[in-house]
Amino acid sequence: MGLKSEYLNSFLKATERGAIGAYKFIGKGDKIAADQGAVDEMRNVLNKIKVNGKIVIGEGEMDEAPMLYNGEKIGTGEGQTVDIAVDPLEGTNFVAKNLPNSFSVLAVAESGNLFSAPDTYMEKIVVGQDLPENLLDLDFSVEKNIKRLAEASNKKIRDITACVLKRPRHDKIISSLKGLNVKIRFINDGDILGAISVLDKSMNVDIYLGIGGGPEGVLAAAALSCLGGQIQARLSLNKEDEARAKKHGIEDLNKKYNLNDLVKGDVMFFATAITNGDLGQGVFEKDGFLNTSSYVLHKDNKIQKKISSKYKI
Ligand code: VTB
Repeated sequence: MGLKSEYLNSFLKATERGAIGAYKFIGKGDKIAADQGAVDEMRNVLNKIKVNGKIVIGEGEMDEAPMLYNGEKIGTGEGQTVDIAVDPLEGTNFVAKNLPNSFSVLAVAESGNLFSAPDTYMEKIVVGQDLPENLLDLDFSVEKNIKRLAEASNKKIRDITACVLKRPRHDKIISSLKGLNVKIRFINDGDILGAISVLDKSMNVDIYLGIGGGPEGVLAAAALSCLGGQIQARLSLNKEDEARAKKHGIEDLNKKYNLNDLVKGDVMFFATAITNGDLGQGVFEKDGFLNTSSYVLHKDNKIQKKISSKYKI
């Protein structure tokens, strides 16, 4: 049936207000306050939407996150029954330190269609549009994946760009990439943007790989599902995480998830920039208004647009 198109405007307001909630904390060195600012504003909007919503990816489990926790009911209870994944502030460090690429993000799908990833690490490999299905695999070596990608995209290996989160846990991947003479684009945080950078030709990224957040993987998958990219993911768990994953009802802890396991059916994706960055201009104040810039996708209606809004202060 698909998501009602009127939800595009209502949910967009949730990330716009989320971004505004974090805006006042830019450069203040307090990432917890910034996150709370985004959560409060986003939740306020979500609860006014005529929808019967459930948070499936939120700020954490009910006992650790009082607001926008996993399982929390959202909306007025009328309208369509939907699942919602949120990250009111992706890139808390970026906001605290006034660095680029923080944003407020949300995805909506019909009930049961978003994978409720536990709050653990997730291993990911992501590529963009127009490539053969199942081209890459987490069980292939980095060398094999890069060679297959170069061949399928008709590029020389030295012209492939790989985006990687800069972490010691990626040392092995990085030395393989260096050995292949691939171009590396390091990011310090912000695994969602890293993953979706493969979708935008102007960002010149051919592949995103490495271990980031599980919830972030599902949010990135929502955008990939709208624009035709591919992801393969697998939870990366320590002993404590294994219990957490089992509590989430996950039986096969080593399962490799493809795009359709993470996101099914129609989906909407919203991201509103907080600080300036690849998604657009961050929140700024002018003539008594707060201005926002957002990236909006709706799969079934083939909508892909940048939307600017103004809110009277
Ligand atoms: C990951 C990544 C996020 O924080 O969760 C990362 O998915 C934290 O990773 O996008 P570490 O535990 O290695 O620091 C982000 O980069 C930002 O929230």
